[in-house]
Amino acid sequence: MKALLLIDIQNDFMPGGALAVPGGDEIIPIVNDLMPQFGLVVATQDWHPADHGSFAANHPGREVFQQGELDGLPQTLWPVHCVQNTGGALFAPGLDSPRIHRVFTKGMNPRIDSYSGLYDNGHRASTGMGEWLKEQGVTHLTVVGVATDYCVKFSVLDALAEGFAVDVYTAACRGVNLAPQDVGSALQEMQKAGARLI
Ligand code: VGL
Ligand code: ZN
Repeated sequence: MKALLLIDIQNDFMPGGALAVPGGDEIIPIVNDLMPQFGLVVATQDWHPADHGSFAANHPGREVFQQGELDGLPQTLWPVHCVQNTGGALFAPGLDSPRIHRVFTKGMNPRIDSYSGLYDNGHRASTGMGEWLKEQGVTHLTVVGVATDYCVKFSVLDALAEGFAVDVYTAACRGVNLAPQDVGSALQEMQKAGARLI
């Protein structure tokens, strides 16, 4: 069975949001058109506590977008974003969210970030998504969302490693591009790992 996987289509990643992804809002009509074509639609939601260690604001003297460290792992220090129960963490307006069958939240542990929808960045804990998808009989994922160079990429790599066939629907993905080639490199890396770019 095929499922559509929506990555982090949340207000803080849309233009005007705390961690805006350029053109992030352009994917919404495309995603809305795709959803009815899938028997199962699953979404991730970045869902951080206010004291999350990925926020530069929680590292005194450090600036946003600098490289830092968190619990022994390299960590990009982000603006405060997608704080639990705030407007920035809500699905973007215009997204046909009633069509989402199941949401997996991630990034709740303040000591580790979780770009992937399947595991945290240290592969220490599972979100349960991979197991749940397999229980539903899902073998094939089409992935859309933001950010191509972070949460989309790591979700795709983890899904491939878990044995799912993965298509990345690139017209419905947008990236941060902290460095100019990040999105291109991320797409290449996903393809090399076995994803199909469509
Ligand atoms: C994301 C950075 C921090 C993403 C989430 O959705 O790609 N990026 N948290
Ligand atoms: Zn985050």
